[in-house]
Amino acid sequence: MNHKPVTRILVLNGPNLGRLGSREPEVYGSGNLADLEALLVESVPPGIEIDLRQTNDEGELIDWLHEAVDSATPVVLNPAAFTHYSYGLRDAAALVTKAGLPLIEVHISNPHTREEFRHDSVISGVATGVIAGFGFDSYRLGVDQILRARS
Ligand code: CA2
Repeated sequence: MNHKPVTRILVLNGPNLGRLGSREPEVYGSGNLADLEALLVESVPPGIEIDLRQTNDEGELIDWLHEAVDSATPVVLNPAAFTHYSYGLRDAAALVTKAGLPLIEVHISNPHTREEFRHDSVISGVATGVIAGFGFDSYRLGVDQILRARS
């Protein structure tokens, strides 16, 4: 187990999530990533930093998970479409949880109510937990859980 006090939470977002707020509001809502960041920042106690990032690059997302391990930083991860097929991302996510750090997989929509290919996650089996279907509140619930469980 990792006993470093939590001062920062990495909130990592995969491909196309930089487009939030511009298309498909019926699926993903009308807020963008800046709105998400503001929601999370106002939901955490003073002294907790929300480090929210987005990339379309699988390698960059993997590098950020390595950074989480090296800096002992808990992670909220929306892997977006990588959820469904990226074994590289799964292996990197497993490094986080095997290091004793929480990694909460989150989804804005509920993938189980959508197309068949979205029903499987290669990440869930190595995540600490999974939260899906609550819009931006999925992230807030993930952050809350990390803070509740901290030592
Ligand atoms: O519901 C989620 O959070 C997802 O991770 C979102 C991914 C999707 O591939 C997963 O199955 C479920 C897609 C993110 C695409 O984001 C967009 C945002 C605005 C407009 C179009 C796409």
